[in-house]
Amino acid sequence: MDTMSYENILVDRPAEGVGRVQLNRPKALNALNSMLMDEVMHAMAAFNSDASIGAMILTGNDKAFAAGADIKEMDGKTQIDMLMSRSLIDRFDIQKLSKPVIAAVSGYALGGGCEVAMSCDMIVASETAVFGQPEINLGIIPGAGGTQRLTRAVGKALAMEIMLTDRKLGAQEALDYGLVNRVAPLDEYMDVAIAIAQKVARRSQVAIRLTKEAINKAYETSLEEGLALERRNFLIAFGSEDKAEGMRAFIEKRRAEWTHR
Ligand code: DAK
Repeated sequence: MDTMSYENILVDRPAEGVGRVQLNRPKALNALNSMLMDEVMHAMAAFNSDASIGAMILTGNDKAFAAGADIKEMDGKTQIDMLMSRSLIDRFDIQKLSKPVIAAVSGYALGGGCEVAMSCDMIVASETAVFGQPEINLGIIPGAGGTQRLTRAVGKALAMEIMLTDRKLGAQEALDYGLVNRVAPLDEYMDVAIAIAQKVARRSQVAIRLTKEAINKAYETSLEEGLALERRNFLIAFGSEDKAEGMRAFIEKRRAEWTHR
């Protein structure tokens, strides 16, 4: 797949060190079909292995981040089709990318769309953002992390209400409950996301990678194991050229020049 051949996404670099992937099926409110999902992961994997990129943004358009998995595509699928195909979970394994990903969400982030946003490392929302897991209306349940990530983010009581009754969360509520990092007006949310991405991209990629891994581990393991991984990652960072440069730059009162080694 070459970047020129993408049909469902747009890819650009809105600032130095920042790669952006924009879901681009506006007529279908960015419903996530198989081809779109493959293109997203292809583009993000390319940014992830590009040394000039330090952080990524995943976004949609003002009206929809994504209104969920493509119901028209799923309608024709059998249980075995879903079992045998690469699932949304495999396709959107954003958490496994070593570089941080910021979801810039405006409008609908529903079902798989909400799950994709939650699998990113941070979420910046426009004031019009709406988060929800309406799968219950289709006779199914969330299948790409909704029951797990949303519950960890907002707690059991609210997660139950959202997933059992299709309660939607507006942007401000999502901020209050800790699902998103920032809420900004519609004409500013992208700039906020880019500014955060740039702050990440200006750091040592070695330290950023080790930090992301350690934070994600906090959700996967006991405190003891998490602390052991943190200690291991700390020691790895301590052996890096960037550690030597970062400390020297502090002492010499100058900006660090990271080599990402
Ligand atoms: N799929 C396909 N098309 C969609 C869509 C979707 N999820 N959402 C919207 N569209 C399409 C509509 O069909 C319509 O297309 P036309 O009929 O004009 O051709 C167009 O987008 C505009 O939508 P509306 O006319 O409905 O626009 P409104 O503004 O009136 O309403 C809405 C916006 C977001 C409230 C409404 O479109 C809506 O309720 N959409 C469905 C939301 C939803 O139920 N999302 C959850 C889908 S289920 C898996 C893991 C996870 C999943 C699946 C598998 N595995 C592990 C295998 C995830 C499942 C889901 O996400």
